[in-house]
Amino acid sequence: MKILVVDDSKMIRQLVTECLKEMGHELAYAENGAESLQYIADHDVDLILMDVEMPFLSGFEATKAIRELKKADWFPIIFLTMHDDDKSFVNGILAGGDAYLPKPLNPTRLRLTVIAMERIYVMRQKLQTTQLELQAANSALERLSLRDQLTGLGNRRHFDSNLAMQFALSRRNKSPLSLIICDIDFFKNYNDSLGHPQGDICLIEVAKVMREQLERDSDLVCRYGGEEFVAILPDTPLQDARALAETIRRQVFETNITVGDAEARRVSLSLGVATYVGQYKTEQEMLEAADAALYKAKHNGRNRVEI
Ligand code: GH3
Ligand code: MG
Ligand code: MG
Ligand code: MG
Ligand code: MG
Repeated sequence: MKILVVDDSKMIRQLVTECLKEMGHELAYAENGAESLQYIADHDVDLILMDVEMPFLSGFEATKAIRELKKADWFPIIFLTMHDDDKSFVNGILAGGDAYLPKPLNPTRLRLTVIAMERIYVMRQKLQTTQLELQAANSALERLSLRDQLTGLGNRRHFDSNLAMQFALSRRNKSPLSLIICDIDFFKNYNDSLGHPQGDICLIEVAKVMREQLERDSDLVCRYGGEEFVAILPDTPLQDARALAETIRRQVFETNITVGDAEARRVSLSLGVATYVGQYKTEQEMLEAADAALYKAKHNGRNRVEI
């Protein structure tokens, strides 16, 4: 441990050094409370041995200031003092100290108290590390739970919560919010004739095209389910969203998605677009409008965009 010894008496500093020298700690020194504050502002310490009566700033005052300064960071502070009465003891603990050793110093008690404090300190460090690891694991899980494994796009959950938020924002800011829903045409045939793994590759390719075409940071592309994708386009009017949907349609249709020896297959999409400009009561209504447009695209012959 890095131990800071705070005492105005050189003799005490030497005595403490002598007592602790075989325990393998690294020692640093300050000659009064003010100096100790200065030191811990610039350095990390693991434990402080603190005299009480010192010029400039007493040990109690310094301890209060240190606890205030290092609110998020605890380390033990042990008082070494001539004042061996109950009232001083109480004041020391109230000031933020953790143990209280009378002077003249008993070397064995000093060493044992340092060992006991070190135990608590190490345990606390371990708990803190575990807590940080848990937090990191939690946010990794949170991110995973919003992602579709196959395509790397956001999943249905991500879509639902983002749509609710964007709908509310759009209503509040009176800015147009567009939604594109797309569904791969005759995907069942594609799967049946080329196999599921090839079908999966097709899904990945379509996801890639959508992500490439919708590149604003505010756009969100998600896999809605099986072979259906959705895109949320904030601040995008209907004509722009429709043009983007058309680009996606063309791009996918012009890409011959194939793998290995499998026969190249044209894949087409049907897309529905809806734009909220205040007319829908809920985001659900908006979603239904986009879905109805998609149905229209299917009905009108597929490989097309409808609004
Ligand atoms: P339509 O043009 O009317 O949309 O016809 P379709 O065949 O695409 O529609 P349907 O809903 O009947 O079939 C969708 C197919 O998508 C069924 C299923 O085999 C396939 N599918 C769904 N999820 C996955 C997946 O994760 N991987 C693969 N390879 N196929 C999937
Ligand atoms: Mg003193
Ligand atoms: Mg479908
Ligand atoms: Mg279908
Ligand atoms: Mg389909």
